[in-house]
Amino acid sequence: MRLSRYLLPILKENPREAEIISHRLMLRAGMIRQQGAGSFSWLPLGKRVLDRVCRIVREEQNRAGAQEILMPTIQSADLWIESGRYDDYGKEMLRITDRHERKMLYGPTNEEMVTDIFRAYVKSYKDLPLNLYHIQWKFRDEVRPRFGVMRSREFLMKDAYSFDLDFEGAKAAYNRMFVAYLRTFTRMGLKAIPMRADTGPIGGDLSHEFIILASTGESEVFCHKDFLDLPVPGENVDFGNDAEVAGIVSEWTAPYAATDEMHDETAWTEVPEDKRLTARGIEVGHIFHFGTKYSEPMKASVTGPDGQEHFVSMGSYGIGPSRLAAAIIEASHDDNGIIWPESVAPFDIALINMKVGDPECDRICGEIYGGLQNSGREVLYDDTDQRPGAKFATADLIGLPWQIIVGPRGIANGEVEVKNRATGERETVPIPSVADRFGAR
Ligand code: P5A
Repeated sequence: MRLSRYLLPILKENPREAEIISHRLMLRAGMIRQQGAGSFSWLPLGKRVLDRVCRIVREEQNRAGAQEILMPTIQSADLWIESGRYDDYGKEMLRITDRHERKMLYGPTNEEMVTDIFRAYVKSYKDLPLNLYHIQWKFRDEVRPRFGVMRSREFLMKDAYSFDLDFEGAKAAYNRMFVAYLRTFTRMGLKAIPMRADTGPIGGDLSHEFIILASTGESEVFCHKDFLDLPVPGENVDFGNDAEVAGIVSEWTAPYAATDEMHDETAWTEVPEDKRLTARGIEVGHIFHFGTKYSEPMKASVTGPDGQEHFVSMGSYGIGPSRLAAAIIEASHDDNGIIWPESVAPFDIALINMKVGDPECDRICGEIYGGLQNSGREVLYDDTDQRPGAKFATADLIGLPWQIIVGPRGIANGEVEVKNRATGERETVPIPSVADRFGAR
């Protein structure tokens, strides 16, 4: 993509409304635009990050055996009346009336709708286990939307829902999502710690929040330092092997970890003092097991091996991709701007032409740009007429992992400069070797 053709509305000044670093950097890097209280448009650079985050989420959901669907954002109140949650949900739910005076709502979550899909089609235990997920916008009329996309009113959620014959099956489904989450966040360069959590309006008696540690986090958290070194399961984890998956969950739930709502002072004092970590954290995922809370009132049952009808045991599993885009920035930035982990970077490389209009600079940049694209690399080519200083500042601010700097002096020596955004390390690379230096994606 040529920067001269790209909508990248960089802000030089720090926007006053932004209280935390990720919000400030997302606005300054032209990733998002506020449209109203807790409501944001995703501009081209931001949309690319969101897509890359969703891609990792999707890959790990699929790997763990979940199947992708897509449900509507607007739901009928009837299903919520059936489950008993319509009145309980309170003011966070945006309630709408259509032209026929029918009660509708903008979905804050989809337990009811997915249970309705399930009961329409699945009748036998032989079709279980089943896990359906979608990635869809949600609306919650938060009392205090703040910190940009970190706590917004309209936000993207990946929500998965598992259906099993009994508690044991449901626990295995919960464990699969638990392990998929460990992998998902690690792939985004994050260290997420699962913590026992309150279940709130979703309900149930078993729940973990996945928290990344960051000084700007909204919750206070308490955990054992051993979490920082626990091994994260590799891609060869066998999701078909319940015992293997349960083993990983045991390991990841053994040390103490709790959010402030669930914190237990007595258990905490049993953690050796030098192993105690009190910090602030950002909740990037939340998983729940709630058994028959929805299946019973909504009559979602299957015939079991005993020939009897059983209300299915369910769980739901949320990740906030829009919040994650901000959380990744909280975890990875410096004074000059964002430092994207390669896995979620909007482009791989910033190609900086220091002297646009100079025939040699233009020619070499054109060749490098074409070569990298041919090898599958995503390149943002700065072909604007800005001064070099401004170009460097932009490249650092938007935080692409690599910068290739092309100027007349380097060309005279047959080389270009390559800078690693994270480490600041620079190397010179002979012009014909640039495409090989980066290899195929
Ligand atoms: C689990 C999936 C649920 O809603 N029902 C379906 C369950 N869980 S949750 O914890 O309430 O939300 C899941 C994840 O969504 C993100 N999230 C938000 N992101 C941005 N702004 C918000 N206001 C917001 N609220 C929730 C979080 O990542 C959360 O873990």
